[in-house]
Amino acid sequence: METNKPSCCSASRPASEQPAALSDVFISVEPRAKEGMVLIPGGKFLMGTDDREGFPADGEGPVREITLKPFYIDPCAVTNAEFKRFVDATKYKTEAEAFGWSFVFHLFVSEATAARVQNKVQQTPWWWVVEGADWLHPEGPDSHVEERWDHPVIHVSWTDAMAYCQWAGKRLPTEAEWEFAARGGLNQKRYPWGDELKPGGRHMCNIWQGKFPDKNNQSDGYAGTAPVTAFEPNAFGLYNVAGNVWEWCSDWFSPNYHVKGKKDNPIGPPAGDTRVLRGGSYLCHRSYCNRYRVAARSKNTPDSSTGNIGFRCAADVE
Ligand SMILES: [Ca+2]
Ligand SMILES: [Ca+2]
Repeated sequence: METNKPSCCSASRPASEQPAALSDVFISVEPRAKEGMVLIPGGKFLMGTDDREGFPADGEGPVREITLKPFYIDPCAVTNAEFKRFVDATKYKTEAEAFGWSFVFHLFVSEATAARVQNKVQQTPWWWVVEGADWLHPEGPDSHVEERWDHPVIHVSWTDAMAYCQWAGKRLPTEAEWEFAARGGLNQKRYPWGDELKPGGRHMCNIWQGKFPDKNNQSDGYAGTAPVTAFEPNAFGLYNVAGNVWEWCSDWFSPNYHVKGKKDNPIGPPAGDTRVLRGGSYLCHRSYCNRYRVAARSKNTPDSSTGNIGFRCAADVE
C-alpha cells in the first residue's frame, strides 16, 4: 500500500482506497440548548501570524483583520464518552472501521500488533498502518479506550466529525472561528495564554518533550492524549486548543486562498482536497513540528484518521 501526501503532523489515506461501506445512518436531533458551550461574542481580530517561528508555506500569514459574528464553541474536544453516546444512538461506523485500519504512532503499538504491521508511511515512518485501530481501540485491536473516556476521541475523520456534529445539533467551527476562540481575546500572542511556552516553568499544554520521534520525556505528564480538561483553559474557557489533539475545522485547506478571500465571516475556499486542522497535538515538538502555536495550520484528506486528530464542535447563535 502506498500512502500519499506525507505530513509530519498526521498521515493520509491513499487516495485510491475506498472503504467497504460507509454508514449513512444520521439521526437528526432537536437543536439542543447550547448547554455547556462557550458564547464567543464575535467582533474583529487579527488572524494569522508573520512570526519568524511560523511556517509561511502553511499560509500562516499575512496577518489580516477578520470580522466574526457571535458563535458558540465547546470548551473541550469531543470525548470518547460523548462519541460513544453518538455511536450507541446511531450505530454509526467510522471511516477507520470501514477501511479496517488507521494510523497509530509507532511507540504506542504492542509487540503483538507490531508483528502484524506491514505498512509505515515512508517519509514519516513513525506513522504505522494498524489494522483494527479505531476510536474504541486507539492502538490496535488489543487496546481499548477504557479508562480514557474523558480523553478526546481520536481516529475520527472529518466525515466522522461532521456526522457527530449533525447528530449533536452542532457543527464544526470555521478556521477563523477556531482561531478567534483559541486566542482567548489576546492580540497576536504566540500561544493561547501568551508568548512564553512555559510561563514560570509551568507546562500549559500536552506536546512532546525529548527527542522526536523516539524519546518522549513526558515532562508534561502525558505521552499520548490527556483528558480534555487537563491544563489551564484560555481566557475564553477553552481547554487544550494548543496540543493534545489536532482539531478538524469545516474549511477546505488552501495555503493562500485567505490572502484575497473575504474577511467578513470567512468560510474558506469553495473546494479542495484536504480539510483544515488546527491546534497541534501531543506529537508536536519545537525541534520538529512547531505547530502548537495558535496561528499554526495543518491539513488532511477528509477520510483520513490518525491517533492525534480529534475535533470540537461549534454552533450558530440564533
Ligand atoms: Ca506530552
Ligand atoms: Ca488541540
